[in-house]
Amino acid sequence: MPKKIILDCDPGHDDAIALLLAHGNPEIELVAVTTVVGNQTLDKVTRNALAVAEIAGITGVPFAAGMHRPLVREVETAPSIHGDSGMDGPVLPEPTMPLDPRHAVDLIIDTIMAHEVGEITLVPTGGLTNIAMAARREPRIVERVKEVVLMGGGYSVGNWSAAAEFNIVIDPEAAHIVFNEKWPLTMVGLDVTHQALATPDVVAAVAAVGTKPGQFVLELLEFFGRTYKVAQGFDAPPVHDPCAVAFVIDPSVLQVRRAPLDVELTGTLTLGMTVADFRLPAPADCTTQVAVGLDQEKFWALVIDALERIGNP
Ligand code: PIR
Ligand code: CA
Repeated sequence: MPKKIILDCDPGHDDAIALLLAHGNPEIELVAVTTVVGNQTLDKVTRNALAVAEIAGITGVPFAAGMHRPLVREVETAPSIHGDSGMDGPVLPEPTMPLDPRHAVDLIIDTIMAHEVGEITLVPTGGLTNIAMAARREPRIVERVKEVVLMGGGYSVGNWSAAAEFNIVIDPEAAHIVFNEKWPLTMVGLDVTHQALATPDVVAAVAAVGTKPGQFVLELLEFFGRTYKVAQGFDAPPVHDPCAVAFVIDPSVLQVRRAPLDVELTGTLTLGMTVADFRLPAPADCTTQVAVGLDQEKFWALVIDALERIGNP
């Protein structure tokens, strides 16, 4: 039985690859895709999500647009990494699939409530505004979801400040809500995604796929690699978001540790920092865990396998 997921994303080069991995892997059934302001404005990331659907031939899955700004803070986007469109590099097709008319927060709630308890896994790969809103609007979703597997945060390093990761710091209040709900939550942070590097070998394997979606990913990685080099000094770009999807497909891709997690809301230097409490023993009521290691070979094999399965839709 494939695992049913809702992908809540802000495409975004790596979000696009996460979407392709979820679509192309037979262990996953995409039941909804929702978008949230983050890497770019809501209209841009939503358009990008639909463009990916077009390229990959994703049909019959509702796509809905969500929150256009964080709960408290001003909008902060990442054009230095993702460009003006939010997904610069490849030429994007004009989407033909219509958006679901519902607000993403409603689609998330409707989808979880319409499924059995423990059926739906939430996979957020952007800021947590939609997820926080959904938990507040319909608190019953918290006990209904199987788990939350999110890309965000980091216990050892930041990327948007010395202490904070982008997805958390753009809406720290939303992240605080999501991290403090009593659902099983796995934080897939920079600690592991900075090991998911699109090295020249990886890029060559993507190029060898030889399909339209493969060519699309190749062009994404070319742009992402350039901006990551200029803006953050990386020789190869870290492909964050598919790490969360890969963990849902095969938990052995990540090494995890149970630990209480929280989000800093009052620090002057540490706003949006995710704090993992690694003191032992973890409290009995702790529902959170954090990724501490990545099996890079398994991870990239899953990504390439998904691209090969998508073929030329
Ligand atoms: C990546 C992102 C934002 C900023 C930078 N510098 C790099 C996006 C990615 O889409 C990913 O979800 C997360 N936010 C990594 O911080
Ligand atoms: Ca993202």
